[in-house]
Amino acid sequence: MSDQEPTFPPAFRWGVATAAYQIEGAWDADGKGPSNWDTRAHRPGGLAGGATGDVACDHYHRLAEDLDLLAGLGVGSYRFSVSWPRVQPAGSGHWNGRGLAFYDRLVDGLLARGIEPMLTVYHWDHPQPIEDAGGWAGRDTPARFADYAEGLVVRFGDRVKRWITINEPLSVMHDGMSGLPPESARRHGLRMAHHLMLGHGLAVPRLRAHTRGGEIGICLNLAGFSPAGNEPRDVAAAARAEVYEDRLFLDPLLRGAYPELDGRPVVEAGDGDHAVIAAPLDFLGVNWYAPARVVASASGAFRYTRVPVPGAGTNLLGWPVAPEHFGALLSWLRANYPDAPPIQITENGFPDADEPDATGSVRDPRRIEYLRSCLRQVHAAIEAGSDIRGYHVWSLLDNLEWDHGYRPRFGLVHVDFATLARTPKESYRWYRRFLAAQRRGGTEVPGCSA
Ligand code: IFM
Repeated sequence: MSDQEPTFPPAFRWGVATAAYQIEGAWDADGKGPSNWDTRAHRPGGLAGGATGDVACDHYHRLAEDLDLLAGLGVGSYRFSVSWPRVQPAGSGHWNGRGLAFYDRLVDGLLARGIEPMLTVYHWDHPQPIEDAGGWAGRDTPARFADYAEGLVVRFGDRVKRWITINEPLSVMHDGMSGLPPESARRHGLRMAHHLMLGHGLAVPRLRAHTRGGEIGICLNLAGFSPAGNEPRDVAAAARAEVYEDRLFLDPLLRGAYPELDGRPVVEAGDGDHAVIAAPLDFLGVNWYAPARVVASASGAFRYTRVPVPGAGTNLLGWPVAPEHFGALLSWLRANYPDAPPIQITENGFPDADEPDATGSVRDPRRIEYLRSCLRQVHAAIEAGSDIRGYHVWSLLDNLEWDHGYRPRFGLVHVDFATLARTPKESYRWYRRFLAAQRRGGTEVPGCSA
């Protein structure tokens, strides 16, 4: 392994990312209403290990400490999300001033430290009344979402210049499909996908109207699919997987139509929907963790199954550790979407079971090695012609990994969930030195020891 780190363009933005439900806690404080995830976590057998987001990292009450961790890291950008039920508990109408005031403190605290806020309007937690009306399968949700986005931009648009409408519509759609038989999974999942796209498209002009010089984008979790071999059925399965995952949102956003299979678009859109969805974007957010290799299968909504990637180990969540495939995904994007807006890498990270050693240090060399390898791929893609303008590590803090609970730790900062004490990991010190080197023009030798 070379210790020489690549030098990125001087204007490249470096950051870290989080999401409200995963870190904030304070689930019913100061007028916040319940969310779909509160309900899900509170029901018997909800999240792994009985986890809830009731306290999480208690970021809501420890904002100053977390802002100082960001400043100490030396990032120029912080991607966070707003909890919709905290600011608009019923999902329409009344705005909760105390909830909005929290995000004022967050945004002002970032700006005071010279860190640019990047605001995600929706990272999966919506008010329970929205869920009761069908969630993203509900017909009114896109319009409710666009109203909510406008409320945020009216409040924060004077200070927040970078806006992300929706994080990972694919994850939202899969979540809605889980446990359903294939036929109904296809029907419900694809309806949710379309409503997510409509919500996004309706929100874009509303955001634009209130941010002068603002940048508006969306985050997609992309994998990069390949067949396990040359068998025609597996090759066809990989093409199907690409359509139902990577292209399902890229195509309507960037090509103005849903992808087709067997001569038919995979989603039936109403008159005028495509024009709404394809509203011009200023950036495309890409979240990348692992590639996908698939075989044909009789089960599953879309008749393919993921199989191991040869030569790659797996991480705590069972995902292939294959950072070299990141470059393949970026070059696929370059080749297939030449008119795409500039890319921001909005998430990239590594789950592990990090714990402090006897001296209290948290050593996470595998995370450092993974991030370094991914960054080399991003750099090579830029050299090859990709227009990539920023990179955000997922995540600042260990946090609630949704259905998986608190066991998978993604943070650069360890959180002791009993005491809520924060301990910067070795990866935090590595990233800080990496960023300092980038500011000096790159030629530092950060290595793995802090
Ligand atoms: O924790 C999630 C995040 O909320 C969305 N992107 C993937 C991350 C890791 O699974």
